[in-house]
Amino acid sequence: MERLTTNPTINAWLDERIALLCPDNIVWITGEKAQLDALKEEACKTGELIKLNQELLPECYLHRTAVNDVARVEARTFICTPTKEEAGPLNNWMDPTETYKMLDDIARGSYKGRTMYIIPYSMGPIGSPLAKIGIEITDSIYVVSNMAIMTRVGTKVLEVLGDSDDWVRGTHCKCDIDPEKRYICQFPQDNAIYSVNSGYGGNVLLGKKCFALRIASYQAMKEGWQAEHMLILGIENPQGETKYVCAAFPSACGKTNLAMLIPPEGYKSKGYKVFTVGDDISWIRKGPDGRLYAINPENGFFGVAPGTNDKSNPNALATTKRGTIFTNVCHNLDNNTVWWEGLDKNPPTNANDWTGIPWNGAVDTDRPGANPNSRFTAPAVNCPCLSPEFENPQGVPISAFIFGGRRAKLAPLVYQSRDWNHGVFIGSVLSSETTAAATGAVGVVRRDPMAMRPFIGYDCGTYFQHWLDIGKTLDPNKAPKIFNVNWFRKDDEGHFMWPGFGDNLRVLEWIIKRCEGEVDAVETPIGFMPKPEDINLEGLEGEVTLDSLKAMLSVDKDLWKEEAAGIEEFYQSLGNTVPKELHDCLETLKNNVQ
Ligand code: OXD
Ligand code: MN
Repeated sequence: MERLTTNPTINAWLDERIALLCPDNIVWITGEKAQLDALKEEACKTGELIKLNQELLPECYLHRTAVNDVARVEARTFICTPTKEEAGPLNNWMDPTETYKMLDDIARGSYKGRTMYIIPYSMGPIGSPLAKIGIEITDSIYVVSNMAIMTRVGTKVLEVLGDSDDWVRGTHCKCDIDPEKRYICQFPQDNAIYSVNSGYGGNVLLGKKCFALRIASYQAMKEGWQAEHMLILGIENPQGETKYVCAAFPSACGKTNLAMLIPPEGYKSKGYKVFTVGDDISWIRKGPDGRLYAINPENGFFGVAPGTNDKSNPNALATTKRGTIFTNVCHNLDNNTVWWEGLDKNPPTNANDWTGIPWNGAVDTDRPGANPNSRFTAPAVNCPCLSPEFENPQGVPISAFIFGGRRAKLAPLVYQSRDWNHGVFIGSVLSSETTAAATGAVGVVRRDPMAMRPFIGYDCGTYFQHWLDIGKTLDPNKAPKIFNVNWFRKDDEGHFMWPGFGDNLRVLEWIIKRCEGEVDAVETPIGFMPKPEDINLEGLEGEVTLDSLKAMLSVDKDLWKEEAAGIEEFYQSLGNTVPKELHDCLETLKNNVQ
């Protein structure tokens, strides 16, 4: 095999992998467009990809996964640390030595008759001091094509890495897509990921959840930085100053919509602009000026398709019009384009559903055309509101951390923590109703600390401690302020009280003003809250009244008492690594809502 690098650690690892997997061919991904295009052509011949209408959707493709392989599988995701305690009570754990052996037995010989693709990739701008490098081997062109959108791939990455051993080893083998033998395993101590028997994005694009969150969160804990499940958004005011916030929401809670928010008319006309730096993951580190700086380690968006339309998220929709891979959406056979529920009110009548079975949107209304977790993989550069700082290797300075989830009755529209530690407390007890992004029941409330529950690569209480430790290194005047938002509060009739989408900028404006010390707040039992008149409702006449806003900002002590009991139970389930500071915050909450 011709080598693209002389890095001895990479070459030794590849020798071992090749001997185990027995590929017929080996292809290094160089990052050149011609190579990537040729691979996609090849995948079209085998049916792995379907080339879409090149006039309407240039360089776009459709892919269908196996019907039993449509979402991340948390029950089959493992953190393989030397001891179970290191993985903590929220992670599935297996012994590393035994797991390597089991996975090797599953994967052995599985590349026979197939090609091994070697993908060198960078998470973050190549060469950025905040970036990190991985090598993924895979037997899937779909994976290669997606990785080439979601990360920076190719020869340049190897040049930057040189002979360093600081890279993440990723093995992906499709095998037979057997759900009983599906394993997504992380080995934080070894910088290694091993994924078998899946072909679905979140399980096989190893740079994303596996590396940029699970492995990176562990690296970050060891190295004094943070890897978080957070979008990064820039808000430019009419004076031309831009402030950045990072926000964490559990999966499919409107995060991509918030990341690509379009200001309401009144804001636009005044000159407000919103820029997307990232929609899913933030890597955050203290900069030379003592502030926290964040990069988006990804290079594209792996967004949920259903519900994306020219009202909910015109920027996301525009982003998918070129160079995009659609997974498990509906295929409109009349014009060879794609469709999903919530795109428009005109489902195609001559289509294949996401499984490839003929579908007529006019009559087949009892089954969806697109899988609820169908996705687009779209290049960040397509995004009309992409931040000019997207490629900045130093990242952007962060003014606020925002946590949010779906809570119909409990959490107010927005509140601010009293200080850093209280903010960590708020993040640590984040909770939301489950959605279709992960397999399992939909609509159940679950605790999702920092929206990281499926992604913390080590013990949860220790992760909370790391957040507290980061706070200790920061000058309180420079530390991001921490907030909680809830776009999903419902009235007694079950209607959403807040319009959401672009109007969320009204809440972000208050948040920025708080960070800049430009607006007062009222202290409540749960933290600082806006005076209702400080949230700008101009242009929302008829939709939100000052009274309904007051209702959204109310704190029902009885519900919060129940919440405190729920938090206590949750903390107990996490064991004795939950830091005392957080137990103290819980005691304060209990006293305040007595
Ligand atoms: C995702 C998620 O981003 O599930 O796909 O969080
Ligand atoms: Mn996510």
